[in-house]
Amino acid sequence: MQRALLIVDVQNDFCPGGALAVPQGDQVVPVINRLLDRFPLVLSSQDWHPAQSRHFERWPVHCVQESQGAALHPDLQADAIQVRLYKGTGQADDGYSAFEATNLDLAQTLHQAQVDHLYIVGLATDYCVKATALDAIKAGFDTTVVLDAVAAVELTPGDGINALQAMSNAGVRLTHSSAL
Ligand code: VGL
Ligand code: ZN
Repeated sequence: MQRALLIVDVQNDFCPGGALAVPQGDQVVPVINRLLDRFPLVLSSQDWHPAQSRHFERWPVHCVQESQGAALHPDLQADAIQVRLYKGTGQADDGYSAFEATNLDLAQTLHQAQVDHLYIVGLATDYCVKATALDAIKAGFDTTVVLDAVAAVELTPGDGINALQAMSNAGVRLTHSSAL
């Protein structure tokens, strides 16, 4: 059985200067780049919203399809990514979890590649990383979040740590990149 690395939403709009910036969101990029060659399969997700979306009733406009804000961070070594997932693509669709990707079925893709252990990195700890990790557990994968390769929006202080606690309670393993 195999392990895979899933890079969640490391997009310009979630990094400093972006429309929905995660504080220090760009600091996950070098950590993720160092992990890439340890995994036989690397996947990424991108928040990929239409210009008009109910999602924007609760969030500033961000990650609009084809925009520069929706592009992966330029320093991320994107040539190592074998599978790209797009989510939040419908007008009534939050798409927090990469398992809600609309261009392909993530669980099926992982099963076909004999993946049993999913390592999750990226943005943001308290939204898309959390939703993805909880869905990964529900889908039966061993699931690990790499603590120094995630960052939280923290609309409310404590959201990041609370999200990690909720993931841990659900059976998600939390580790540091130095242990991989
Ligand atoms: C996200 C808020 C809105 C995320 C996406 O990627 O965590 N957060 N859309
Ligand atoms: Zn979004």
